[in-house]
Amino acid sequence: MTNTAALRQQLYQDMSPLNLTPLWEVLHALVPPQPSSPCVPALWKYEQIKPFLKRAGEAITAEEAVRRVLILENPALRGQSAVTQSLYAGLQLILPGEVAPSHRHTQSALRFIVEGTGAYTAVDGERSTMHPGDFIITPSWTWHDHGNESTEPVVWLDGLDIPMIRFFDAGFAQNDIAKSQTVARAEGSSFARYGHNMAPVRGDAPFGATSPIFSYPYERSREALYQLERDAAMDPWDGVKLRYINPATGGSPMPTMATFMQRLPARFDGKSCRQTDGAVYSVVEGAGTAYIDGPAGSVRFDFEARDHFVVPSWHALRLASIAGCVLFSYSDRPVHQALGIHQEERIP
Ligand code: 1HN
Repeated sequence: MTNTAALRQQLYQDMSPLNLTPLWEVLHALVPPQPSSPCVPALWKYEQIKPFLKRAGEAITAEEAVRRVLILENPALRGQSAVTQSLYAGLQLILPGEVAPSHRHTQSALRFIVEGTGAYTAVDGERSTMHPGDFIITPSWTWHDHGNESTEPVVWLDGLDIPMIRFFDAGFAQNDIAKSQTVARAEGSSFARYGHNMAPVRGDAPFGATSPIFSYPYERSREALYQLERDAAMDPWDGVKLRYINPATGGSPMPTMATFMQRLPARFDGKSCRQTDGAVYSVVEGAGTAYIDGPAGSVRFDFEARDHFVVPSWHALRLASIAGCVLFSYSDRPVHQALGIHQEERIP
């Protein structure tokens, strides 16, 4: 070792007991020239996952599990219950006759229905019946329970901001006394109040920064996408892509998560785009291909209905579809936007 190197090593070693460390050894990694996410792109084929959901249904009841969920873990973040650095994703199963007991937490949740019809989620005394493709919200700190009074298993994607809330050490949770909430309001009343470009004259932010609409039915989103496919110009990057909104603000439905629904028409061959927000995709209808480019190289995911995939921050995504498809996605974009750090690069 040279004299200088030895001098430095001795300095590091001697000050370490005082919890001191030299910035100059880590500066490059702390402020990289561009985002360098530890996350990797990943694909979960529903066909491969379904047998494990089924086995989970035999291994534990919804009540004992509280929530019977298989977590979609980013392969580069195993053990952290995270699909990206800031987001959680899982597939939840509820069997006929089961109840997932009422609780509340400060983490916000979204449900995106993947398979089966007729289970419900109850939020703040109002139930929403689930149909494939519906996007349902659980606002922060609202009581919620799920049940299945139908005759078929129901599976949905849970999207939560768990890693973000953990990062801020700001999480609280409580179990309810009752297993299921008493129904206090008719199903659909939140949608009747806020889902028609109208709002109550008084008291129109019952859940603070979160949308007052509990369920955004697929029937409505699908109709909008298919009409725009017929009648409007196609975006060369996104096809037809709409974002869900909090009707009271025009912003994202939840303060921490943005949600999107997009239609790629048949023979769509999209251009490539990268964004600072990492996103999780759920394939609703049809099939297609995602080409994802990042620092670790390129991957190609061939997806079909009910598959899920994750596109980490600043990875370029290109979408293509021969027969056409519909994709739901969610990301942490509202937080990037609130902090003024959101970036998007559309590659020509
Ligand atoms: C939760 O409350 C649900 O309510 C799903 O269905 C997944 C993951 C971690 C913590 C709470 C639900 C969850 C969760």
